[in-house]
Amino acid sequence: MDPFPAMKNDLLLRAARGEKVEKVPVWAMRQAGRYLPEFREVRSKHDFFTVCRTPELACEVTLQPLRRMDLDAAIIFSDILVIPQALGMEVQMVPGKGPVFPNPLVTPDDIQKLNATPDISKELGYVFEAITLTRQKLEGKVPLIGFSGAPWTLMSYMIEGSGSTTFSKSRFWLYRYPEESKKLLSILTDVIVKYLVGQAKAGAQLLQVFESHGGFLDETIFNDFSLFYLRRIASEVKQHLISEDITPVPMTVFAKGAHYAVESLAQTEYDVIGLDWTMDPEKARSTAQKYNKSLQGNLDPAALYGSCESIAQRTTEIVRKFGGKGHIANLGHGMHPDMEPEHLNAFVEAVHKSSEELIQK
Ligand code: 1CP
Repeated sequence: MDPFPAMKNDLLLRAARGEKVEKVPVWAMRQAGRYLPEFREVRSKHDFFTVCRTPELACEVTLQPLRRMDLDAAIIFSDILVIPQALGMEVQMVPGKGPVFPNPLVTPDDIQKLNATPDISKELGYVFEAITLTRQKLEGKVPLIGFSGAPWTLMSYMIEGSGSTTFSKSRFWLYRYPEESKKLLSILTDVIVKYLVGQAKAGAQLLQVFESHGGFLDETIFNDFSLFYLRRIASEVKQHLISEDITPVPMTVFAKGAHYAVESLAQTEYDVIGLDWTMDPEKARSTAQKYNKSLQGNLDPAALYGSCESIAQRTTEIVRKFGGKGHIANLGHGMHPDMEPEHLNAFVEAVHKSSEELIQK
C-alpha cells in the first residue's frame, strides 16, 4: 500500500512514461530559489545548508513556488553538493560566489582521504526525511522529484573547488590520471545509486540526474567518463528497486551542453532526456521516438527577461516543436536570481494553454 496521499495530478509521471496527457506538464529547474522574495526571507534567517538539512525548512521552500504558480511538479530543495559533503569534504556557500570547497582534491592521493563508503542514511537521511515530509504536505497535488548530481559534475566541483569557466583542473585529471579519475567516478557512482534508491524509497516519484558540466567534454571523453557512469546509475537504481519489490520510478538525465550525446543517452535506461536551450527539439524528438523516450525542456531561461507576451509566444513555438506527447516542459537550465516570478508564471500558463490547444486538435 502506498503510504502517501492519492495523486490528483500525475501529468508529469504520465509524460515521463510517454503516455497520453490532456496538457503538457511543466516545472522549472531552480523553481525554488532566490528569485522568490519568500525564499530570500527564509535565507535571511538560515544559511543555505541549514535549509537543506532541516526537513521542515527544505519542505517549506520546496512548496513556495507551488503556492504562486500552477506547476505540475515539486523538486525537493537540496543541492548536488551534499554528496561531496557525505564523502567528508567541506563545502561552504559563499554569498555572491556560490559553492566553495576550502580543501579541494589536488592529486589522486587525496582520494584516500574521502570516506568512500559512507552510511547513506546517516549522512543523507535528512534529505530522505525532507522528501517524506514534503510528500505528505503536498497532499497528492503534484509529484515530487528527487535528484542527484552526476559523477563527472560532482568530481569537477571536488577538484576545482568551485564553479569554473574552463574546468581545466578537473579536465587535467581526465587526461593525466585517467585510471584514478575512473576510481573516483566509480566511488561517486556507488554513492549516487544508494542515494537515489533512498530518495525513491522515501517518496520521490521521479529522479533527475544533473550532468551540468557534460558540455565541457568531447564525445569520446564523455562516453568514457560520463556516459558510462550515467548508464550504470539508471540501470542499478532500477535493479535495486525491483529487487526490493518496488516499482522503479521514471528517471531523467540532463547532460547540459552534450549535443552529441542525445542519441547515446536515449539508448540507456533513462525515461526522459533533458535538453538545454541550445539543443534542437525537433531533431531530439525524432531520436527520442526511435527509442521510446520522453524529452524535457527547453526554453532559454533568458527568455524570461522578455515581456510576458514574448514569453507566451516563444513557449507556444517550443510546445509545438515537441509535439505534445512525451514532453515535460521546462527551461533549458535554471532560473536566475534576478528573474521575476510573474514571468515564470507566464511560461507556465503558456505551456498549459498552448499544449491543450495542440492536443485537442
Ligand atoms: O544562497 C543560495 O540560496 C544559493 C542558491 C542555490 C539554490 C537555490 C544553490 C547554490 N543551490 C540551490 C538549490 C538547488 N541546487 C536545487 C533546488 C531545487 C530547485 O531546482 O528548485 C537544485 C536542483 C540544485 C542543483 C545544483 N546545484 C546543480 C545542478 C543544476 C544546475 O544548475 O546545473 C548545480 C550545478 C549546483 C551547484 C550550485 N549550488 C548553488 C549554486 C549557485 C550552484 C552553481 C554554482 C556554479 O555556477 O558552478
